[in-house]
Amino acid sequence: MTVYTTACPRNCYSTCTMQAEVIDGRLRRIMPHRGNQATAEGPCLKGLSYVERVVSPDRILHPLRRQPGGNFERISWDEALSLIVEKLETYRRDLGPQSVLYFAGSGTKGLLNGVGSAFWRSYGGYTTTYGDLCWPAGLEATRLTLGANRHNAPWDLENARLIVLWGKNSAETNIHQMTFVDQALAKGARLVVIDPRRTQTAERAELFIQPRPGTDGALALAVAQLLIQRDLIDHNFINRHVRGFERYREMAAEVTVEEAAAICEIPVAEIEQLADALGTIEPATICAGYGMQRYTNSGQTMRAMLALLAMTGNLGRPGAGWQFANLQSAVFDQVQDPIAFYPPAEPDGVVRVGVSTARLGRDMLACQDPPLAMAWVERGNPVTQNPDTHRVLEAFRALDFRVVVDQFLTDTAREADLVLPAKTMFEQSDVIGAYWHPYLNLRQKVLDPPGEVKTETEIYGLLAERMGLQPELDGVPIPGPSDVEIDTWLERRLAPFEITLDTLREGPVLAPGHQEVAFSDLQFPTASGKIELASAEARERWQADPLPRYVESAESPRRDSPEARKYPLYFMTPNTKNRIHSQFNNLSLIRRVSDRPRAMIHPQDAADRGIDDGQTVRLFNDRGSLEIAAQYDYGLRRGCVAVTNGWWMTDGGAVNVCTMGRETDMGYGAAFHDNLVEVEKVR
Ligand SMILES: Nc1nc2c(c(=O)[nH]1)N[C@H]1C(S)=C(S)[C@@H](COP(=O)(O)OP(=O)(O)OC[C@H]3O[C@@H](n4cnc5c(=O)[nH]c(N)nc54)[C@H](O)[C@@H]3O)O[C@H]1N2
Ligand SMILES: Nc1nc2c(c(=O)[nH]1)N[C@H]1C(S)=C(S)[C@@H](COP(=O)(O)OP(=O)(O)OC[C@H]3O[C@@H](n4cnc5c(=O)[nH]c(N)nc54)[C@H](O)[C@@H]3O)O[C@H]1N2
Ligand SMILES: [Mo]
Repeated sequence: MTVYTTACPRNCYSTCTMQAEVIDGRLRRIMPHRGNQATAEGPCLKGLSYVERVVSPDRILHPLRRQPGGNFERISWDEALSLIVEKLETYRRDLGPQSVLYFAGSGTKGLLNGVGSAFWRSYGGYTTTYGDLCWPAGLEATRLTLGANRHNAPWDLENARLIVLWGKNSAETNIHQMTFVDQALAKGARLVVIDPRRTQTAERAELFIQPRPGTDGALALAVAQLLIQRDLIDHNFINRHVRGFERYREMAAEVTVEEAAAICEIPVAEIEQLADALGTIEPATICAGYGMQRYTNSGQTMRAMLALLAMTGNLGRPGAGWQFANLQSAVFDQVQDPIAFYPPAEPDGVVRVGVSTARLGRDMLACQDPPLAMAWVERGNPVTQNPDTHRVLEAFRALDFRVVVDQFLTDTAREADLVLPAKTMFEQSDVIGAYWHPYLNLRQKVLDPPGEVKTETEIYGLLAERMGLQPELDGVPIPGPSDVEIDTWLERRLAPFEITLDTLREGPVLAPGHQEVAFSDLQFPTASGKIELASAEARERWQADPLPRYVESAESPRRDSPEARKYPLYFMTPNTKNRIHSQFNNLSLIRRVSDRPRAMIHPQDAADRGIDDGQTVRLFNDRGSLEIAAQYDYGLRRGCVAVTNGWWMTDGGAVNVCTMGRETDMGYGAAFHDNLVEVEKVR
């Protein structure tokens, strides 16, 4: 029996450090690792389910090729690689290398993910996505305001006297944060939750506000106005550290508190209570989730929310601050700047063509110079996770050749001509950062890949060899597949930080230079060196108002839009406890607690449509429809219907059939939640 330190590389706040017990070459147990102060209590059910996941009978263990009838048949690696090489050489010769789309999702974190783009660069160019499905509107809003995305250590939340969980459902999506919320509450802190859904997180709140979706910007401006009127602001802090306050103050007064309450469809008293709390209790921390960050007005919304902390002096000290993304452990990445990810050209002159990940299907179909012939997908499930599924399917089906690298036969893999088996986190070592806690972790190799599974590093190495390419990452050749070569490569990446693999084998290491209390020096790396409530850069980069003025989101029922005339319900597609997006739900352990998709609906909205609890309904708009069981939810705001995202099409719950591929106002994010539907009972 051997116990190894490892860490969960899923796209999740917690990035738990854990221990993996291996007996006779099999993973037997996942256990907590106390060395990570943020996740010491141990992993969630998903983490425990790795024991099943690595040996799941559904895992793909060898290359599969689609046959003319649609079934997949096992082929050898030699056949698979020959086929890919033949296709790649043909497309490059006949159409140019940009006729190949390289699509990489967020299925797993690691430095070795960079091997993919290294290969495609060496191929001579490629088409790829820019933007991100997840968080860029908030990242950019934070960068414009504070200059950088970092926040206090997770455990510092214990020092907060006021915690606002705003559009964040920590009890499901960041369960370890609830430990620190609990500790703060035990010491007398107050908790506010702002969410149109009464979530598990909301159950803990003393003040719970349910605004109309997409209107948090108006709420924040109204709170600002009250703080100013009642003189509950920190003049000293503003004078020293804030730029643009006067203009912000005038702008916030353009809409009265009563008007804002009408926009948000909440009582004025709730806005007053929030303002009172923020103005009189300190230190205060706002934990901003991703909920209100997926609308067409989200960058401005996040800027308006952040201003509340700037005005009350709640930055740069213990128990205070803006917890959105803590990129202090992202020490290997380039600048955290969305423009840097916009891909038209690389420094070495290799031409990349960019398609917006928010508009994936539409942009793929629009590619003309050259048209796309092939797609390579790894670590992603764009058919279920990118907006506008039907358009994504149309774009994939219009291609000549599709390769998907995955562990399971997902909806996207089912569309492929060739499916290549992917490793799991236990089958190749890699170093990972996090976006909530400040640790670097080693995700250790503890098992040999089963069947004929090869890591992406090896697959790209073999292709490069056959094609005579020399992919380079960071100016050195990509590593070979052996454990020694991988370790040597990782050691090289770690060397500048004076961290060794041996240290990481023991446990996580705090990122070099990390600040336990972010901005404690009150140095804000913006253009002015101050917190910017008015931002010239917002206009230059995003053609946005320099001030975060409130505008209705694109599909708001209050706009005179075609959607609003036909469809009355906001379609909410939040994350859920026992999946990470489209992962985990194929495991029997998870199925036991999460058996089938459901559309949560307020009983009154259901009654208006003659829908009984549990009845099958059709949820639809012009883009698509789902047949799904309705479930009464007394805690949901009226006028909303909610289905968690990540169900597969084969489960009948792929929510993105109804969403629209639209970008957020800044950062090239996806405005998934800006989205109206109707629900009717199925006779
Ligand atoms: N268990 C689990 N954990 C996860 C993930 C997962 O899939 N499962 N995914 C990880 C990833 S990649 C992400 S991005 C994060 C996301 O983490 P969260 O931000 O916590 O999760 P979301 O479900 O995206 O959104 C949070 C809440 O925002 C609410 N919301 C929607 N629209 C609005 C609005 O207009 N205003 C307000 N105030 N609230 C609104 C939703 O009802 C939802 O409850 O979680 C990470 N952690
Ligand atoms: N409607 C709606 N849609 C959403 C959201 C929403 O709130 N609403 N949330 C969005 C957000 S925040 C995110 S982050 C995205 C996430 O969407 P995606 O980035 O697509 O992520 P996942 O569904 O977690 O995983 C994708 C695939 O990666 C595979 N995978 C895991 N590890 C590896 C590996 O090592 N190698 C390879 N080759 N494959 C691997 C998994 O098996 C899985 O099939 O979804 C977005 N989609
Ligand atoms: Mo995400």
